[in-house]
Amino acid sequence: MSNPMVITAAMVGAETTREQTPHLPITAEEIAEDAVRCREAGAAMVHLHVRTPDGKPSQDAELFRAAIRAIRKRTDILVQVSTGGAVGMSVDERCGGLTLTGADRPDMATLTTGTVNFGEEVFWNPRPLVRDIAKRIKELGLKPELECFDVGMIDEANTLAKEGLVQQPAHYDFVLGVPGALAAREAALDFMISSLPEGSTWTVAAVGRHQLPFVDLAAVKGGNARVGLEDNIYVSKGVLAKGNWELVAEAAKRAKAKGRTLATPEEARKLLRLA
Ligand code: KMH
Ligand code: ZN
Repeated sequence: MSNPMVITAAMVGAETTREQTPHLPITAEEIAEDAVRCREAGAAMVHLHVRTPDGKPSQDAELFRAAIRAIRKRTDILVQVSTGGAVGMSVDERCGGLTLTGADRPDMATLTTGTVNFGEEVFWNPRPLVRDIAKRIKELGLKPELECFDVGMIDEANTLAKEGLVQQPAHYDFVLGVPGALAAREAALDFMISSLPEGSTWTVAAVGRHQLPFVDLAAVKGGNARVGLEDNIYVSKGVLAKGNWELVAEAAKRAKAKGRTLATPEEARKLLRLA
């Protein structure tokens, strides 16, 4: 049976700066332009954070609205909003993208199911906060992408399902290689895949130099891949990607070389069981 790969472009993030790469999109128009090129290169979805005009991380609803409108004016790529934001944000701040309804409603939203060290900082997700965000995602009629930075987060997602806050089969994103958290190792990926409930789907987002090699692993193991400037700014050693689209193009090339086709946004919607 054919199993097209869903490529997600994590385009902006909260940590990457213009000092690190001049190719980071910041304004709605820059994000939309890169999103169009990501779609052409083979991505079916964008994972979206937004920034203030001076480049600071934000989860402001109006900035999300502007970016989503600019993207949808030009492409059919699916939009997954971040509810992680940047470390230190309040829950209401993090959930700015979940206040958008009607034509501006996102297609999906992330949900991290546990606390994790995040470089020198802590990405704080205590259980009541996770449940608060899960409820907001559910109330908006969206499916979460369950961001798992460690294996215990899969178990917590199962608990959320038992509590009726997450519908199974669910979609998971294994974020590997964040300093202080689970490293990007094939054995770790295999264990995470083997820990999933029957019928689940998964994406792997490996950080830094691991990003593109993990696209190969995702391709052969039947999963999906996330690439983009949020997690990695280089297309090869020491060479900056000229935009998210260049990382998507490289991921698409690798997926095809392993015999995978690429999901269109419409196919991704079905594969990930989105409303
Ligand atoms: N920026 C990280 C602290 C998400 O988007 O849901 C959290 C993050 C996860 O990026
Ligand atoms: Zn993110």
